[in-house]
Amino acid sequence: MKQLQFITHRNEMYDYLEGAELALKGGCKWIQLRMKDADKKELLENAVQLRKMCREYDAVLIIDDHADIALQADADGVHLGKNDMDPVDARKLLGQEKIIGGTANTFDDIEILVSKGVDYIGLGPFRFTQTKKNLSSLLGIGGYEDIFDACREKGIHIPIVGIGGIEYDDIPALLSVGLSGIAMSSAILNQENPQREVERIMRLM
Ligand code: 3NM
Repeated sequence: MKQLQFITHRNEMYDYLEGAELALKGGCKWIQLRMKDADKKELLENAVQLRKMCREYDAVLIIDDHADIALQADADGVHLGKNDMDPVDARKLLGQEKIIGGTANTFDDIEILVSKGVDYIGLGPFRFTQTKKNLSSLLGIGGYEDIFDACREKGIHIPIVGIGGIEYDDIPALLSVGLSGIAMSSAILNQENPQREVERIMRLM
């Protein structure tokens, strides 16, 4: 089965943890706590609370950007953007048991991240999204196809998850390119019933 990763966000309806709880209730088994505007204290408090919720639902918890918070909250791992801690340093801090993911926008990024020992890669953006500022060039399906061709040519077989503006209807085409999973935020949270949307996506996966 392919994986759905829910990336936390907030809107006028739901706060970060409310959205995460709906995703868990809908059957999502992987939550990334992303709180770009929060300070460390707020992030740690939310991480500790979400840690408990994820354990109840037998789901993985990944902390965006902050390896130190992942360690303090005993999360399952960290997702590192390009301007965050180097994955090699994160591995020293977190050890072999924790999951380390990295953001890639190009094949070159993937090669670098693989050399630095990440466990999985978030590759995007698929299309425009307001959820992330300073987006890189949009990949579209063609971009993913080209990058997967390059990976195969170089014998790179790391799990790669698509991200950025992905909606329900995009999922089959994206998975057929070779992605191990899909990371989604606004297309779930902005639904009238986010839990039901996650259930629908899980059936597709
Ligand atoms: N990273 P949504 S796009 C967190 O391209 C993030 O690296 C991206 O949220 C990248 O599903 C993105 O609402 C936002 O677009 C994902």
